[in-house]
Formats: sequence, C-alpha cells, structure tokens
Amino acid sequence: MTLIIVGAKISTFTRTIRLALEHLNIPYELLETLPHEELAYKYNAFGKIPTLTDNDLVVNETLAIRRYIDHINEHHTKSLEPEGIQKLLQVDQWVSIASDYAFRELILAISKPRQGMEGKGQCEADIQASLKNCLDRARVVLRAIEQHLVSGKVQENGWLCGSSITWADLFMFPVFADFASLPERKLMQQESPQLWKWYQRFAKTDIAAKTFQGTVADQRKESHQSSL
Ligand SMILES: N[C@@H](CCC(=O)N[C@@H](CS)C(=O)NCC(=O)O)C(=O)O
Repeated sequence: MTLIIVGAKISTFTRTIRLALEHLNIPYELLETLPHEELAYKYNAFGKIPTLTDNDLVVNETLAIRRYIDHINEHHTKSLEPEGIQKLLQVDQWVSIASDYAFRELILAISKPRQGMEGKGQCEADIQASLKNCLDRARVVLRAIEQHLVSGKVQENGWLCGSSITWADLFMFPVFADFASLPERKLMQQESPQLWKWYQRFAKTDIAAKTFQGTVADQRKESHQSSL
C-alpha cells in the first residue's frame, strides 16, 4: 500500500517529508489536516503534523519519519544521508538548527504572528512595531546560521552538506522559503547572504516547485514578487 502523510501543504515539517519522498521518487498520498483538527489527533496524541502511516505502522515526529524513509530507501541509489561521520554530523546539526532555532525564531515568532496581524487588517507600521523585538532575535539567529554555513565551507552551487541534496537541505528549505516570502526577508539578505544564495538555488529545484502549492510563500506570492 502507498505511504500516507497526514499533514498540510502549509506546514514546513510536512513539506520536509514531501520533499524527501519527491526526491527519492517514493509514492505517497497526502491526507490533509491542519494541526489540532480531529484527523491530526486521530494519528498524533499531540495533534501535531506530520504523521506517516504505512499499513498498520504509524510514525509521529519528523525525525522518526526521516529514519523510516531512510530505512525503506536503503537499497536505492539516491540517498539523503551523506557518506562519512563528519558529513552525517553536519546534517544532524542543520536538522536541529532548522527544527529548533530557525523554526522558533522565524516561523513561530515572525511568520505566524505577521500573518495573524495581516489577517486582522492591522496596518504595516503596527505589524512592524509588534515584531521589533522578535526581529532582533531573528537577526542573531540569522547571523549564527550564516557563520555556521561559512565555517562548513559550502561550495558555490553546492548544497548544505556537499554536492548532493541531504536531509539538511530538506529541513532548512521550508522554513526559509516561508521566511523569504515575508517583508522580513531583507534581514536574511543582509545577515545571511550565503544562506540567501543557497535558498535561491534550492527554490529552483523541481522538488521545491512540486511542493510549492499551498505553502505560505504560495499564498503570498503576489505581494512577494511585487516587492522583490
Ligand atoms: N516535533 C514535531 C513538530 C512538528 C510541528 O511543530 N508541526 C507543526 C506544523 S509545521 C504543528 O503541528 N504545529 C501545531 C502546534 O505546534 O501546536 C515534529 O518534529 O514533527
């Protein structure tokens, strides 16, 4: 039976898993639910998304889903895990940075509140004033990410952990794709120029295009493009 991903196109963690399955050509169906809806709780006691199901197997938590995808992909030529302990450790560091610092300071602290305020019709000046403190924290995180990226010696035209796409790229991209669609993208361009280049490269991949529809960036694309 086909794998089922219980999640939402707008969810960054769901997009990570969809990017992986698209990259590895593993067929799946998306069973759509937002967090904390009945369907989300049916598969996850915390009401979070995504969940992966494979027949009777139910896997919660993106990290565990990652491990399961690697397991079923074991004998295929394309892999999301690089060779060698150094590169594996680099991947894990990026996964943790994306899921913790970047998700918290850019998505939870800025993207979601901004969209909530825009939805309520608040004016741009008020939105910017409310986000001011969060932007200061975001700046620190973006600087640190840039430092981490530069010290990892990412090659021009390469991916975060070498010459092929790994889980590092797939955890990082959805967060930065959403963030880049906000006016606050300027902070990323200023503080993280190498990260910005990587984001733009990844945005051109076919898997980014295949999973774009329904994301925050998709919903904001008109205002985003006109302000670029
Ligand atoms: N630790 C979870 C986090 C997943 C997560 O936070 N998903 C978001 C959607 S992108 C969610 O369910 N948010 C609802 C909430 O935090 O209450 C994982 O790694 O899967």
